[in-house]
Amino acid sequence: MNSMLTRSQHGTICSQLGRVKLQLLYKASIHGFTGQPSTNDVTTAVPQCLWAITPQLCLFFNRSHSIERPWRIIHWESVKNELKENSSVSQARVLLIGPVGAGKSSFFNSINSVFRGHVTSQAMAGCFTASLTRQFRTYSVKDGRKGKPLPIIFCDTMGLEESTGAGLDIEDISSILKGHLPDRYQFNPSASLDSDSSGYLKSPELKDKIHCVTYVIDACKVSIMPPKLEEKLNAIRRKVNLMGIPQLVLLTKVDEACPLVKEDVKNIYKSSYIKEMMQEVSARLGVPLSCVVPVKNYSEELELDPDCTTLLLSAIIQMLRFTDNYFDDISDKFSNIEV
Ligand SMILES: Nc1nc2c(ncn2[C@@H]2O[C@H](COP(=O)(O)OP(=O)(O)OP(=O)(O)O)[C@@H](O)[C@H]2O)c(=O)[nH]1
Ligand SMILES: [Mg+2]
Repeated sequence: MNSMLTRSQHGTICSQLGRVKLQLLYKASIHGFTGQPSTNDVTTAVPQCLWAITPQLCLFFNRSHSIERPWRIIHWESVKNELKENSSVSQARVLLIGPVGAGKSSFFNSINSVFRGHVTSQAMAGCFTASLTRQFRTYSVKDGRKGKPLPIIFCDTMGLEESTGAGLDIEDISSILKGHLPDRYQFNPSASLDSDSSGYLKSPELKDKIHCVTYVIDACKVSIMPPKLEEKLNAIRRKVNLMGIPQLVLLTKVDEACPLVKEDVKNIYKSSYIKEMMQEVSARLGVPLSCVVPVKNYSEELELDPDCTTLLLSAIIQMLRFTDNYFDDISDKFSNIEV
């Protein structure tokens, strides 16, 4: 099916939408949309518009316009210094969880690239129908090849899938949170690791446990997240809440989702579309908007870009701040017990 708009179709859409940038998000009919849009109709309340090209082919576009003043402040020049100077955390163990292909492994690669000074690909990343990451991996990051390790360890996991018995197992997530899973554990979607298996860490210490959970979500897929996947994410979030571990959402692929951001990453907090997606993911996952951080991973570049780097680093700063709060919380708990 051809999803290219003719010049006149494009003109008709834009005549109703006003001066906005259109970007094809997905072919609605291919993602299960069977109805005939009554409209080709576009309301100003929604960030997307549905357009019927033919009765068989409906397209969803996003409509991004630029907000005059950025709605969140970001210090494009000084983020790296803040990271190096202000980290009081000795070692934050951050778990990356999210649907298949959302960009978990790419996020670690991107952060590693920033500190190596060139684009790296230590963790295997790419596109596949099932999760490409099959092992539980813990990665540390050094400031330069021979530099000091940063106070953060990333735990990369297999992608979540909507169907039961496929993708990362919820019981395995519990074991990871509590620090029982060894590095390089081979995930098995049909059976979780039990306490008698070899490699199971029986008495994990605080350093082995997860201190911050990061949900990695593709910005292009927020509005088409399958309900079963959303349920899985919510079940995980409830578990994490009960354990008092801080959580944040990393919204990836913002370049693919919004042409304004693709043009210039600095437009991130000026894009109405990205703002709407951040609000939507915050509502769907039940985390406050202040815990949603957009990033553009290094995915096709050979060289680093200072603005992408700044966004990536500001995500790390949030993770370290959250971990700091978590450690404060734990030490308060212990001091209360001693009293
Ligand atoms: N344009 C763009 N592409 C991205 C971004 N992040 C990741 N990708 C691409 O998305 C694809 C999937 O990325 P991965 O990092 O393998 O995703 P994952 O979440 O680790 O996937 P699994 O391990 O299979 O669950 C790769 O082709 C990446 O290059 C991003 O921010 N922007
Ligand atoms: Mg991966």
